[in-house]
Amino acid sequence: MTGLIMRSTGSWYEVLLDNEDRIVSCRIVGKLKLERDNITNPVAVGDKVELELENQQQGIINSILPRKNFIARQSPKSRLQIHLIACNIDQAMLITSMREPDLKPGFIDRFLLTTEPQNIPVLIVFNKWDIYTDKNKREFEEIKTIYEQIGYEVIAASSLNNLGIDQLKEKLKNKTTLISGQSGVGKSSLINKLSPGLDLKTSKLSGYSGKGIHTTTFAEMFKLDFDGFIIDTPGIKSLSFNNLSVMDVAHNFREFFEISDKCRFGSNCSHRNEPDCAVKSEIEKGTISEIRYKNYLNVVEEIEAMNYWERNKKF
Ligand SMILES: Nc1nc2c(ncn2[C@@H]2O[C@H](COP(=O)(O)OP(=O)(O)O)[C@@H](O)[C@H]2O)c(=O)[nH]1
Ligand SMILES: [Mg+2]
Ligand SMILES: [Zn+2]
Repeated sequence: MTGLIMRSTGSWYEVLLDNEDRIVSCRIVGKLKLERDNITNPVAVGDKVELELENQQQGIINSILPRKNFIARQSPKSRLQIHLIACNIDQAMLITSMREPDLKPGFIDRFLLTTEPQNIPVLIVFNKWDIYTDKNKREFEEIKTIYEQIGYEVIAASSLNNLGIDQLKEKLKNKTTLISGQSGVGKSSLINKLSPGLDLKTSKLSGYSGKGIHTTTFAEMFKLDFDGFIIDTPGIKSLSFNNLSVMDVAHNFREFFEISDKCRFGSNCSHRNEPDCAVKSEIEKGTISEIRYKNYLNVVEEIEAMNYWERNKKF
């Protein structure tokens, strides 16, 4: 018998049985737990599994079926391990806002580093349009231009006054979509507007700090009111990349990678101090975004500092 992991609470997993519209609670067999030691969780939301029922409500997961893709993050507990957020997704929807909370510089590009290695399409949504100033709206237009030029879709939305909702529904139809973003940007509110039957918990903004209180604490998959699934995830505080090398980063800034065959050092170019770098000359011409490049350098420097620290810690 097979099923789909919808959520996990500690060592129990809720599994939606294939061909049956019901959920059972399952545990995993011990041997599954240890297979890859750099991953903190053996089974993630979105995994398709084989299981055996013990009774009408409970079962045992025997194996995980091959994954189409996965989204992972650096484990909050150990810098050397990664944590699986979700598997087998068709697309990701990154929800952001220009305000409340402010858009963190570099945040979008860091998020794209979690999807790009797996070629997962990303839709970038700017929620809370109803509270944007004229300046916010101009900044939005600039961002939209940058990301649409490199093939990401950017949509303005407001869960408060229904802007963009029909358009987003179309995008989610018949797909499994990972929903991600900082805390308080309105992920749960937007999902509720798209699929009112779900009635997810939302949070009030706390005090004057503009910070949302956590309501979603682990990734959870839901069936939408129409055909399709979404995975609601906890708000992201920050994204680090102990699992990537400098060249991994270079190869996953898609517009850099696309022209790297024109760099003198080709796909070995880190687009920094190398001579005849095509990326740097496109930045001078204005065809590659300077903002993306700055964010790129930032991540690369962070990874190098982390590696330096790891090396020197041993002595
Ligand atoms: N002004 C405005 N506030 C919104 C909008 N969407 C959500 N909010 C508010 O933002 C806060 C956080 O929403 P929530 O859905 O819990 O965010 P999440 O942490 O991303 O899931 C709540 O107070 C919502 O009422 C919107 O489109 N406009
Ligand atoms: Mg939420
Ligand atoms: Zn280069």
